[in-house]
Amino acid sequence: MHTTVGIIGGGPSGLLLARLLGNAGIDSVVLERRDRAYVEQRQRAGILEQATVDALRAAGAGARLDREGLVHDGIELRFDRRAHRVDFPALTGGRRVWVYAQTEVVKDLIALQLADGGPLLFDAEVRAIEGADTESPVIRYVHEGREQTLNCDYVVGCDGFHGVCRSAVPASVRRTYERTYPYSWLGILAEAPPGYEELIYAHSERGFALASMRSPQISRLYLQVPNGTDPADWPDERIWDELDARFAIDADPGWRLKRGAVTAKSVLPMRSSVTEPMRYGRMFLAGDAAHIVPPTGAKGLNLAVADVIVLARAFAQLRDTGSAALLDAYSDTCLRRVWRAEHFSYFMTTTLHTDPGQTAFERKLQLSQLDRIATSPHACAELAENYVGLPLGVTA
Ligand code: RFL
Ligand code: PHB
Repeated sequence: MHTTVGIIGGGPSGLLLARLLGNAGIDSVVLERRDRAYVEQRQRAGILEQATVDALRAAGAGARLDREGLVHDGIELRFDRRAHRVDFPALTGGRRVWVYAQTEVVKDLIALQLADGGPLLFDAEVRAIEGADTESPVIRYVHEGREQTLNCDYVVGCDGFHGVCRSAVPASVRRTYERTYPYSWLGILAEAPPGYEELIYAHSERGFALASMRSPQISRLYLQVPNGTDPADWPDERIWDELDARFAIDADPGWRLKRGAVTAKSVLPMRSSVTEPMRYGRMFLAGDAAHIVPPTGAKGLNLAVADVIVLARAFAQLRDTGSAALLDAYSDTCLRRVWRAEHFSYFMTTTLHTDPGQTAFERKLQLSQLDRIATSPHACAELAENYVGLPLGVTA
């Protein structure tokens, strides 16, 4: 089999890239290691930036998002037992975010691709990429128990943080910058209508908590927990009690979350990581394959989408004009935006979580920073601009 662009990974970045290329008349093949049901049910991101929504619409994947997505005009910060609302449109010239789960984005993109797109193979595990630095790279994969090869003009590694593409870049060429955090998130999905209209990010002495949602009926909630926490140590009642304690504010002492059946519970480690450059010869890295962020800034999925928008434009330029200028600029273009999101995610994480080794001095600095955000429109606008996402044109 031969294709112009061999895409490894059928997560949001691989699926959207295939759509964008297909719409530009460029053929591709997507190879996904897992089965369709697994990919469609993997619980992950919930927040889409304006530019992400625009890209999904342009790719033809906006219909259900426009019907079912929830538009959010702000978030609430809680700290020091008080609440401060961050008003996105007022602070960012009208920008906002959407609550629409990654599971739904992936379902929409898969349905489109299977209906009228190029090949999308599930249960197709890539084992090796050969000749990435030659004119004709080859992808070796196993599909339905048989070893296969896919000959490509280009390869794009959209295979996430645990994929094979990043390590196919020779160690002498690649540099990884990393940070781990001394805490994790315990996340639950609950059949409980969120009693709050906007996401709540809470700094508390007991640790960070986040109240998000998946729909008007389903809440998505997170608690900071120590690394290595076993979810079995957190029976449902303990989770609800702890969430209520961390969200408590003096102005509304009776405030409580609405409780409901907990349908999923898992512990997620937190890490920041960037691998440079995002290209080796004819192989490009996109999304989590190249960089990950802790989820506190809601940036991971949006960064993955920004990468593939830049890459699809570059392939279209090459095909239309023969110029590889955008393709050659791909890594630098993306990394500028990536580092901004890395900084924002690190800032949100370290400002809102309680480090187990934290001194009283550091805690006072966190509270001072949060107070600054609550009292200065400039400080608050800096948070809002980064949260809703910088316009693609500015850094990509
Ligand atoms: P993915 O989604 O990991 O997809 C990679 C795909 O590649 C496949 N694969 C292979 N296929 C073939 N051969 C191989 N050898 C392969 N190895 C791997 C995998 O099976 C998989 O299907 O990467 P992609 O497409 O780059 O997308 C990135 C996003 O998934 C990720 O950044 C976000 O989920 C991060 N994230 C959030 N991002 C946001 O923008 N907003 C949020 O609110 C947000 N919340 C979150 C998050 C991530 C979380 N977790 C679990 C890490 C909340 C959580 C809890
Ligand atoms: C989510 O809804 O899963 C979510 C929302 C905001 C974040 C992280 C996760 O910062």
